[in-house]
Parts: sequence; C-alpha cells; structure tokens
Amino acid sequence: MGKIEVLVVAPGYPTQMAVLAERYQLHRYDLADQADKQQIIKSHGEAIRAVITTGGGGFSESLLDQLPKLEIVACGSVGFDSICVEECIKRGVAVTNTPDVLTNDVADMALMLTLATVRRLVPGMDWVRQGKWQQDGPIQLNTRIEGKRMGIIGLGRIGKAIAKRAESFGMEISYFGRRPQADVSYPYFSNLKEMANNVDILVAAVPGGSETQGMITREVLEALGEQGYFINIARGSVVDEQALVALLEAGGIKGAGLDVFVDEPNVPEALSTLDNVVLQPHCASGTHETRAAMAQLVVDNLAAHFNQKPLLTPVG
Ligand code: 8YV
Repeated sequence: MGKIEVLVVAPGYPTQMAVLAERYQLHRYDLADQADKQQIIKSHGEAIRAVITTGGGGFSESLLDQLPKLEIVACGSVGFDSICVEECIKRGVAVTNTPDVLTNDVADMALMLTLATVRRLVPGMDWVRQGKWQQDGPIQLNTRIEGKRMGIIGLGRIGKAIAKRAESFGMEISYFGRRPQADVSYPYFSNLKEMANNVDILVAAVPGGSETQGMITREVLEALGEQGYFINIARGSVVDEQALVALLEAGGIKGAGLDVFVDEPNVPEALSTLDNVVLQPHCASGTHETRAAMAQLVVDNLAAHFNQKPLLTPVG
C-alpha cells in the first residue's frame, strides 16, 4: 500500500516537516504556483486524506470541495478563523489546532509590546542610535507601568497568562468576555466600552472570526482615551484598524503595540511613520521551541487520526 497522501497548504517547523515527509506523501501546494496548484489538485485531489495548514495559510471551502476523500485538517496554529471549520465538521472532516504550547510565548509578546510601547523603547533606541543623546541631552520622560490598570479582552488561556505576568509588574487586571469566570478574582466587565473607560491599557486576546469581528470599535478606543494604550496579539480583525490608526495619528489614544493586522503582511502606511506604535510581524509564537511544539502537535494529531486513536487537540 502506498503512503497516505497529504496536502501541505502551509508548512510547519522544518524538523517536523521532515518527519511528515518520511511518513506521508506530501503534496507541496504551498510551494506551487497557480498552475501547479491546479495540477496537484487535478492529479491528487481524489486521493488526499489530510491537509496541513496554519492560521496564515488557512483552508477554504472551495479547496475543501475539491478534496472528496479528506478526513482531517491539521492546523499548526491555535487560531482557526481562516479555516472553514463549520463546513469541515458538517462533512465529517476533523480539524485540529495547537492550543497551550504557544500560550507563554504569546503572553510574553503581549507584555513585551506593553512595556515597549508605554516605556517608549523604540524612540529611546533611536535617541541613542541617532546621536540625539549627545546632541540634545536626555530623552523626554515616559510613563510608569506599575499601578496601571490593564483590561484584557478575552480571558482564555492566553489572556490568563498575560494577566499573571502583568500582575507581577504591579498592574491591576480587569477583563471583558462573554461571561464572568468562577476561577478568577479579577473584576469583570460585561460592557467593553465601560471597561475601556476604566483602564489604561487595553489588551486584545480573543480569538478571531465572525463573533469578534470589529468588536473593538472607534467608540471603545475613544473610551480608552488620550492617555490609553492598545495592545493586540489576537487578530487584526478584532479592531476597527482605520479608526485605530486615525486615533493614533490624532492623539486620541496614546500608543499601540501591535503584532497583528487586518491584511497581513500589508500594514497601514501611517503606522510606519508614527513614533507611538511598536509593530511586530505576527510573530508572538515565533520561537524555535514553540513552533517546533506546534508542529509536533500536527504530527501527533495526524498519527492519532490514522491510527484510529483519539485526536489530541480537536476543534469543535
Ligand atoms: C502564528 C497564530 O502566527 O497560533 C495562532 O493562531 O496566530 C500564530 O501562532 C501562526 O499562525 C503559526 O503558524
């Protein structure tokens, strides 16, 4: 019997990709140009039983339609908003993701963005590098972290890891979510605008997708106010990005630390000139250790599936 055929829509960490390449017949859709992509589907679409992808790579219903024998989509990300999960499940196709293994790295990024934005790390570095220290003397003062009120939107695994870190910096935590949580003592807000009005730093840690699309509106950001900071390690889609940029330009909020954007890798032009933002290229989970652990979950979920064992981290 030949190897099980797997479509690679987006790859994972190289070590695990090598393991997959040994076990399965991989079709590198990710490396193919448009014509080759069509050829792969034409020649192998009927035989493909698994798809490997990531949040960035996604998986569309139109591709699903062309894979009649598909059994599993193994997504190498925790977020699966770019994957047609509902349609997969309706058709009996399993979907897996990679929770937990990236939680600490993503929470670290949230804190790094918070500290860097509030303490103005990048302007400070420019001050040194551009010789302004010698020329103009000390840089302007910035703002203390200790005692700041941080409001976390979405107190899931990542939100809780952010809260724990922020607490150790002396911040006061509150949170907004669908419902209050029994296992935490942080103040809960059922109204996002009200929370924004009562915090200094607003952090987005909710999953992407239709339920959270645009939930951080202009009004919410205005409620955060001129002294407020916005941090996003969730998805660009959760915030009204145009309003965010306009408010950053006009001083409607004080600063923002952003790892995610609406149309990645395209970032609004204005953000490249503003000095009150800290930007990262969607890399909160981007450490060797974590990306390897995420890819290992892809390997293990596929192995479980094809050995008729329970999936490790199923979605839905
Ligand atoms: C990655 C992520 O950027 O897991 C997620 O949902 O957004 C990130 O960890 C990426 O999707 C990993 O390939």
